[in-house]
Amino acid sequence: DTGSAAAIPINEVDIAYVTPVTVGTPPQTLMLDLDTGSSDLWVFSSLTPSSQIRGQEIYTPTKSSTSQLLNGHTWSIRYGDGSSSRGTVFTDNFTIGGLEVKSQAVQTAQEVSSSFTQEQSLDGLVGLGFSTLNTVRPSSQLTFFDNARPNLDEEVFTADLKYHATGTYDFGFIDSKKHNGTITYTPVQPSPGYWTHSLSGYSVGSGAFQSSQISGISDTGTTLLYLPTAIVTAYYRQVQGAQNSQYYGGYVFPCASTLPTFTFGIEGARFTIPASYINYTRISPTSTTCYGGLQSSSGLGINIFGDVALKAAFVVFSGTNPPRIGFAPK
Ligand code: 0ZP
Repeated sequence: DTGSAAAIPINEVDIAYVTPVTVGTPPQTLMLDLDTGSSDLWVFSSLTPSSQIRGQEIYTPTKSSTSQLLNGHTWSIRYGDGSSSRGTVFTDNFTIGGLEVKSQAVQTAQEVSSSFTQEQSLDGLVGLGFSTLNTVRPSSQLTFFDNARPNLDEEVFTADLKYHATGTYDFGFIDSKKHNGTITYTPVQPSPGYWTHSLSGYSVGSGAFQSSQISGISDTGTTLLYLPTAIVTAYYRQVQGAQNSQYYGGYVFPCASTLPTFTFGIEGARFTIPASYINYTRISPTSTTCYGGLQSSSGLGINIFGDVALKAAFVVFSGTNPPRIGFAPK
């Protein structure tokens, strides 16, 4: 089997991408954020208090003839950015881009933090990290990818995220039309459950490539690219008027400044992030100060290769044993 579905930016700055999915019989359509940095599949639902819903689509298990309560099971998650949610669990038919899993654990929210309530266009998440991170208790549940895997033509899913445009997630196959040239693979450390791997180095603009192993997580659910302070400092040294602002919580610069590109290595291959991706957004609609798409990871304690980096490549998440991740130019 295979599946293929759109990854649609939820706003004009690609803060997140959502993908249409269906749950239940007859199908209820929701727009979910496919997140390789977590492993819970949860949705706004008829169990979510109406005071916490502001325009999101919800899943109503009682309207699905195939839903079943997973008795006595609960979940609770807190993400890196402090947002959180918790609730109970059903199993139901679940499809992404034509690929169906018949008894998928669908975690229904009974409480969501205010940041979720405020984000109208996000109806929940599909965790695509390793199932070891799943928070359902007393028995942890498998991700959509782990459930689908035995039936997939190939044990992979791919992310083709685009700058200010709709991209694709594919399951079970590698679409050679979506990349140019070879895919370079590097090993993944699956413990504790992220897609953790190393970059082989970096360069700023036309500067020399600096070889160094930079370990981090490829995370489709994180907007920006977070790297060690020394690298981020080396980058913004090339940007007129750039400063690390306490007030804005990261590197900002005059929007009119010229930014260099940023290149990262995967083994012997090189991937260049265009300057426009790193000129992330204006601080406010009328401001001439811009916020950087490359930020220091020092506050996070871990490097995160978020969407700003991932959209510069065609990325293969390979669930083979051992797992690996591949990057190709596009
Ligand atoms: C984000 O990137 C936000 C956007 C965001 C947050 C903070 C500052 C920002 C500055 C500029 C631009 C974006 C910023 C994602 C986001 C997008 C759209 C709507 C949102 C509404 C509410 C909240 C967030 C929204 N968040 C990262 C994150 O937590 C920040 C981060 N901090 C990562 C540390 N690490 N991403 C998670 C998925 C999000 C959750 C998806 C909120 C959207 C909704 C995970 O992918 C992160 C992951 C940890 C990481 C080490 C891989 C995680 O928390 N996994 C859960 C496991 C639990 C550990 C067992």
